[in-house]
Amino acid sequence: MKVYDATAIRNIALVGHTSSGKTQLASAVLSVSGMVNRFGKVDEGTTVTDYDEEEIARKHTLGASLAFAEWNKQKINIIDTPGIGNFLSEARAALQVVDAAVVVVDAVSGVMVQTEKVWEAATELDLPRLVVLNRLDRERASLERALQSLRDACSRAIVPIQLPIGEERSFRGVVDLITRKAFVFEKNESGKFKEEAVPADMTAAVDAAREALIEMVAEVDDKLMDRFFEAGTLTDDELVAGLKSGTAAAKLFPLVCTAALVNIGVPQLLDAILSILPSPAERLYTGLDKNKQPSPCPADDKKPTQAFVWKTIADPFAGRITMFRVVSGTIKADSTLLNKTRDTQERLGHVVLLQGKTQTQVPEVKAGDLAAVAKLRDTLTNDTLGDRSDPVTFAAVVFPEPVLSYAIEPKSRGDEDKISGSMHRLEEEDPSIKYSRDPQTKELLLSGQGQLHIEVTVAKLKRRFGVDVNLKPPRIPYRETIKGATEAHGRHKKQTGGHGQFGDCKIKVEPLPRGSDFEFVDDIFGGSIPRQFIPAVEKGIQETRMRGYLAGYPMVDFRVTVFDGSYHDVDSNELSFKMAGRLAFKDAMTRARPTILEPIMNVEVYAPSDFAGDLMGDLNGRRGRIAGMDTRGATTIIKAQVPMSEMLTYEQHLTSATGGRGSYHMEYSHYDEVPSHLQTKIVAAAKAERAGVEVEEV
Ligand SMILES: Nc1nc2c(ncn2[C@@H]2O[C@H](COP(=O)(O)OP(=O)(O)O)[C@@H](O)[C@H]2O)c(=O)[nH]1
Ligand SMILES: [Mg+2]
Repeated sequence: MKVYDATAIRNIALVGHTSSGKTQLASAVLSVSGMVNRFGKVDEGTTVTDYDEEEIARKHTLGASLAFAEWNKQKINIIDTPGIGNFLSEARAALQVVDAAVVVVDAVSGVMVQTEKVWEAATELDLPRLVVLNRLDRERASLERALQSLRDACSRAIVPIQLPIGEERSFRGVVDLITRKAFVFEKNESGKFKEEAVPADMTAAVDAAREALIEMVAEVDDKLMDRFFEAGTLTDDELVAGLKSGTAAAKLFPLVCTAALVNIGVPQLLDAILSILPSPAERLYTGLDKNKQPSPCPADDKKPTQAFVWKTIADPFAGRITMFRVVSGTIKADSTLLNKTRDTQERLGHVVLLQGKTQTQVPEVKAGDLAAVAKLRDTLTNDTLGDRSDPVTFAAVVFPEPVLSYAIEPKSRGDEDKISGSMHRLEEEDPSIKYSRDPQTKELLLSGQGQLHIEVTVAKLKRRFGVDVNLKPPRIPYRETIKGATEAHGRHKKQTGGHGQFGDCKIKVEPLPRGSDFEFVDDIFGGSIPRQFIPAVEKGIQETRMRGYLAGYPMVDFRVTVFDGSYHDVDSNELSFKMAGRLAFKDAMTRARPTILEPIMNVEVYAPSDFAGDLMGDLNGRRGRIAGMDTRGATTIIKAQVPMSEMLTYEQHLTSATGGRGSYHMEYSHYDEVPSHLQTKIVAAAKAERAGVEVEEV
């Protein structure tokens, strides 16, 4: 296997809404470039990048995966990513290690929820972008409509560099606006094409689109603008150079046309990737210096080695597979590297390139390339591997906090121990899940980004680790708080032979703004409670508040001030003051007007406009507050805030209400008080659940 220099590499991530054809496009790329013999299909479960059994079964990408194509003696590394909201952190991680995003958009539906999300993520990283308008062979596909939605939602600077030849089922090729060449494809999915004259009925459209392209390129470069005004146009060389620099600066976003399933337009896409998108040698990767300030890291293979781990795969047989970008230097097989994040040495075995799940050994990988190693001991996602001589590290991929928890229980009793080991491995692979034990009910909890995310995790647990679990209904992470301020008193006194126990404290409780969690203030003057016992008072209160008052949910957003108390020279000890703290706290709750809080989600729904009325009515019925509405072409976007507990069944509802044409995105917004009639239900449910579960008393 060849080793590539940074100048001969392009790193791209295929990102976009689910079902825009990213995986099919990756498959077409690998077929056209001769990397595979057979043109794999998503619908047949034969693509390189959707190799996981779960992905094949669901026909959806669930994790980022890596492949590469050689084209014109250059290596194009491709990360295929999921476009489903629950799994979007995989796309975010991928964007962090590539030099450009290839944003794939369905020519029928145009921009969708996740198109905007990945666009925003790319903007945050200042990434160059190429837009691929795919599925142009489908009924109702339209460059014009899709482009309009892209310009409205993403950027005015998205500009076609090709026009499609033929529409819908007769889409058969593209006209390159720079060279004015027409490429017409065979109808057999071979990806073979002939160069032809631009169809006579397209010349006017081609001229106009080319003019628009030239103007757009001139607009983002002052020098070219001057040239444009002097000469009235740009030369082909100026146009290409301007397109390249404008794209690199993320001021301009070229758009190309494809139909991945029937293999049209893919060679031209690869040409565009090579001629327009920057190589790692041209785009400075950014690290963090020892003060965590941005520090540029040129892709120089002679410099000390630095690599960033962006993904880990938990393979029960091969062990951990660690995927990284070599930012500088060279990583050699069978060498030793420092894990700078954990300060441990790692011995590397084989270094491999990945073609989906297929590994190819290489003697070394150089700066700018993406590769993997197996069986590292301590290294996890977000770690920096490299040389101590340079203190650089890399910004961590930020994984979202879980928004939803399910209780799980093993189907067979003996599996209890196995669950925790396996879940640990899965957490390493997917930091957006969390495995824990409910302190109140002792149940095992699996938390993630949504129902699908949890289901997929449970499926992985079964398939990879042979652990079968039942999923219980999701649990809403309610919280409790207080609405009133009050003072309270707690006195713990016991006199049973020998040593007695004595603790006594007075506290004040008062509400704090949402999101402030808990504060404890020591306001004891004059030693009414000896210094050494104050932490015990706090501990008693802390433990009690975590157990909740109304329904067993942690209490937040309030302050407790201990301001007075008394003690006994002989009988006072820590335990007594802890008990006093608990008693005072419980006393306070009887007057502090405790209440229950629920998580509220920001929800964005996309659907064809005909459904807007019904969908808004439904959201109202879910106690939602509509925050705004937007139309983009034939699509309506509804923004609303809805309690999480009302959204648990939303996925199914939206699919059936819109015949699968709607989609939505939701993320945590804030906590708000639960209406009182619903509080009664929550309290009753908590009681029922806890009946029979022993509550541990100190
Ligand atoms: N007609 C048509 N279907 C396509 C095209 N590209 C992908 N598809 C189909 O669209 C569906 C989703 O494709 P997939 O690659 O899994 O989308 P992804 O979620 O973006 O990875 C699959 O059924 C594909 O066969 C295309 O260019 N034309
Ligand atoms: Mg996919």
